[in-house]
Amino acid sequence: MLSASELDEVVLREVASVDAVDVHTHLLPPTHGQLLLYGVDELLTYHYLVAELFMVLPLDSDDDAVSDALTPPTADEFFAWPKPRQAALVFEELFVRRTPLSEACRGVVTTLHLLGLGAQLERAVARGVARERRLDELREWFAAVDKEEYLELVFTKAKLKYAVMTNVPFAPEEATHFLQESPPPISPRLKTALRVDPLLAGDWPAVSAALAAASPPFAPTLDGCYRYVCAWVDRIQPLYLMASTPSGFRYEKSSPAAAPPSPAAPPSAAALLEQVLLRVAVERKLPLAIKVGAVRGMNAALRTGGDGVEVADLRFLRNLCLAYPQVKLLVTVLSTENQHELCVLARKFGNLHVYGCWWFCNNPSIIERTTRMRLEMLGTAFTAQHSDARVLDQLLYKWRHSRAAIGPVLSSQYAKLLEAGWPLTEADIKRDVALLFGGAFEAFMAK
Ligand code: RAT
Ligand code: ZN
Repeated sequence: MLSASELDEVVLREVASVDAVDVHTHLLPPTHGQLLLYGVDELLTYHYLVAELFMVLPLDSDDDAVSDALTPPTADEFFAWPKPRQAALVFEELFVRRTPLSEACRGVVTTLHLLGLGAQLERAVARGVARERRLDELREWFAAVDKEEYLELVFTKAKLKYAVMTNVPFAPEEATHFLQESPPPISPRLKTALRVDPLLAGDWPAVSAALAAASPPFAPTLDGCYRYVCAWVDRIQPLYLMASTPSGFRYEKSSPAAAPPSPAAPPSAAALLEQVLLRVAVERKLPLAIKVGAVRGMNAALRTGGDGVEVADLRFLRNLCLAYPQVKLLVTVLSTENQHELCVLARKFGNLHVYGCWWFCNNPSIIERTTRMRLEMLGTAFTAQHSDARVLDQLLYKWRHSRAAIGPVLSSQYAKLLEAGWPLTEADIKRDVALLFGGAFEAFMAK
């Protein structure tokens, strides 16, 4: 049995060392060539940082704040630059001219230090180094790594068992890697997930374009779309289907008495959801991972960095859980305002599993308060975090920072339990931490 004085040490140690499952990332395997992102230029041009760059760039070149060498690019100009030039500007503005205090900036610092590149980083910010040369030493280090070995190194250092990818059939540059006659085997560190946002958004133009572009093409009908998704399920054997909801998303089960649409009309959003996405989920016994609350293209010029957040109406989750009790839903929400209601929903429906602190919620202060609430409301029946890493090296900081935020919250919850008179053991803590960092996800998936 543990004493109050031993508690902190045991909990923090377990949280820091448990081998976690990363249930959602945007990483791709080394066999996808350039699509596996890593290195200092990718770290610095992460869309979280691009958004921060455009917050501080002068609005136009007449602005007094413009540094001598700098005519601020428009977003379009910036994205047309080669990555190293983009990265150099981000570094200059956010790390040299300002203190890198934000979570995304601090993440770059943590990552480079965990890779043993602290001295190179210090030299990069030193006075007197030309802007274009600052990142050279760091770039050289990354240029020398072997991708497969580096993937292994990062997963080992981040203490991850495996990470789930986001595999988008609608993105030709990604799809082509799976469409080869005999695609190379994927590292066991990465698991597939089929990302199908246009189906949840009812985006028939995007869906029908993909059906037409397939070789051989699929019929531009609901049935053709169903076959297309099934073909992708067969091809990549995903762990789950995933989609983010469009802004203002609603769902109510269609009434069977509703008049059938005219055959000439494009399929409705409800038909795509029910007759394709949910049908595949039911027939193939595939969980559906839903991400709620993003507002795509709030400032479209910033591309992914221009996506925003809204407080979502979560009634659709209740409707889905009731209408499809056999479909397992993995759900995360982007707005802090939705976190409490999501916990309540998870308590009501055994087919809903809450995971992670996503994107604008992936900040220590929000992780702390969200995790505290989830522990109080859900015990260990949720997945505390996922990384959403787009750049391999980000696994290092995202998991380090998340573990640091979650450990003390968990420890304080245990302290209250001890005080209430429960005889806690080290084995209990090990078991609980394993659940919060992937075990509860695997148990839910196996239900
Ligand atoms: O967090 C992010 O990187 C976002 O841009 C989104 O990709 C989000 O994670 C998503 O999967 O939609
Ligand atoms: Zn994501």
